Amino acid sequence: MIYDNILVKDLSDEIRYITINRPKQLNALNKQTIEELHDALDKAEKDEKIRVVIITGSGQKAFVAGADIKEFMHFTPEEGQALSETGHRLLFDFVEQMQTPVIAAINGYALGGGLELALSSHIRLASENARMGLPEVSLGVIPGYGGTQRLAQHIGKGRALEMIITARQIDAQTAYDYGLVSEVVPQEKLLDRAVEYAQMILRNSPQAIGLAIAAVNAAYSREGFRTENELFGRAFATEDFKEGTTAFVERRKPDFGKKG
Ligand code: DAK
Repeated sequence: MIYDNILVKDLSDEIRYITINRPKQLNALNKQTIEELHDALDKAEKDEKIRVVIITGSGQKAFVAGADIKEFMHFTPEEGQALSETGHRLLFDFVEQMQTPVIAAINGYALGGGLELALSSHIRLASENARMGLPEVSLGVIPGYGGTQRLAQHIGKGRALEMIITARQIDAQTAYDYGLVSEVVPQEKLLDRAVEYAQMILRNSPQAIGLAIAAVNAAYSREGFRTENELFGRAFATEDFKEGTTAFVERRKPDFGKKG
């Protein structure tokens, strides 16, 4: 399988390793990368032999530094809405609902859509240099790929709200203390540790694993995701969104307007 923005390699007959490969953009997720990830994940899910997928980012700096700001800053609210629908369907909800477990090996920055991808995954491991956050409100928008829902599911409402409204990044140790990642390991050991987790999974029943994932997911209502989507659309249409994303590209502090 040859893609432009991701690398796919089998580490064994059962373990597929997917690397998001846009290092110059810190592996930011543009539309094409989301589509390629979907294709690769869908093939892994349908492949009888593949039992675990490990996802990571290329280079030593970033897992995924978010959705590609330079791409989505120019979308109209209608295009944003369309991207939202396809993003969930192709990647974030898709990963969460896969019967083949997905391990996110967080090897650096996991911000915005990058953290949201890790939150959709079934297991998260982090390297010592990893940094995580949902910086969307600093761009004048809100997390739109499930972050308002899944971060609270993982670490509780209080800490999730604190991270979302301060837009701060937390380091790997804090992420561990919050219960956001299962382990923190030196960067050079991250893949080996992910493979060890994969091997633990391989000892168990694939059918039972699929059913267990579906049962755990069933506990969470979809209503919050619908609300996130609607409010994301509202934020997307504001002047603050234009100002926040333009300021990022111009490498300056944004000058936001008043409360809504
Ligand atoms: N998008 C595009 N380019 C990015 C990027 C991103 N998210 N993050 C980094 N880059 C690019 C930088 O622009 C820079 O490119 P050049 O200027 O060299 O061309 C290159 O990667 C290296 O970045 P820096 O020079 O900034 O590197 P530093 O070490 O100084 O800083 C950093 C690293 C990760 C702290 C910084 O790059 C940073 O703050 N990045 C942005 C983080 C962020 O705000 N991420 C986006 C969060 S918002 C949607 C739903 C959800 C979303 C969108 C749509 N729909 C429902 C439609 C999600 C939105 C987000 O994820």
